[in-house]
Amino acid sequence: MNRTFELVKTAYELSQLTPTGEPQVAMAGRSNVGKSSLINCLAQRKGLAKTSSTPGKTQSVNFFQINPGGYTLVDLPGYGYARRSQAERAKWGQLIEHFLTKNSGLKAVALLIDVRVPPQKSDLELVAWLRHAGIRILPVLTKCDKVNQREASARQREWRDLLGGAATPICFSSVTGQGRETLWKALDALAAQTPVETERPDEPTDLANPANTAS
Ligand SMILES: Nc1nc2c(ncn2[C@@H]2O[C@H](COP(=O)(O)OP(=O)(O)OP(=O)(O)O)[C@@H](O)[C@H]2O)c(=O)[nH]1
Ligand SMILES: [Mg+2]
Repeated sequence: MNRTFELVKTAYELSQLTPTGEPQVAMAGRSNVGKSSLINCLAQRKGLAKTSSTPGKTQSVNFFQINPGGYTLVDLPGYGYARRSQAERAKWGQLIEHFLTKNSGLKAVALLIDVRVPPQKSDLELVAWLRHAGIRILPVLTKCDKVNQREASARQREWRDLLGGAATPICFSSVTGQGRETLWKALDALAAQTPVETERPDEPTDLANPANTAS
């Protein structure tokens, strides 16, 4: 199916994050993991979302409306970038936390994980936080063109176990298009669902606390 993507909003500040209630799925993950590239791959438009080999390219929350589909994909700034200042990390935390909590249309968060990198503290903190908030997680392994099938399968199993067997990550590559159709199906299904309450750990991570945003 051919779909069109339209950048309908870019938010740099909390005040720009006005809730709409429209169905949304957000792309979250460490800086440089491939969030913007994944959106471009889905859209089959190279320069739609800005990408860079330098971590920290995306600094704003970017909303891409998909048609047909009737929902919005949201490109988030990355976390876990060591060279960011405390003030920048705090700003990231506030922006993301506000986006995730004051957003009745948010159906799920796609958690993007570089297939070559072992699970990081920052990823696990986000997982704990999303679970506490009752937000569905769609795990996606990025850059799967960089590893062989055996390595990809091992990382898939590792994350499936970490997530309590709830979901097996999709192996994805924005270079080869591997996993693109599977990802579209998962996104469509999530966007069409009503939010659910998931397990609630006792100690949620404070995303706005800069100490917790480094990996
Ligand atoms: N080989 C390979 N490289 C990729 C893939 N996806 C992204 N990259 C590269 O990884 C780098 C970062 O990609 P981005 O899409 O900008 O990453 P991001 O997660 O949006 O980064 P921030 O905006 O900084 O958080 C770029 O050099 C991309 O070309 C992939 O599937 N395979
Ligand atoms: Mg980006």
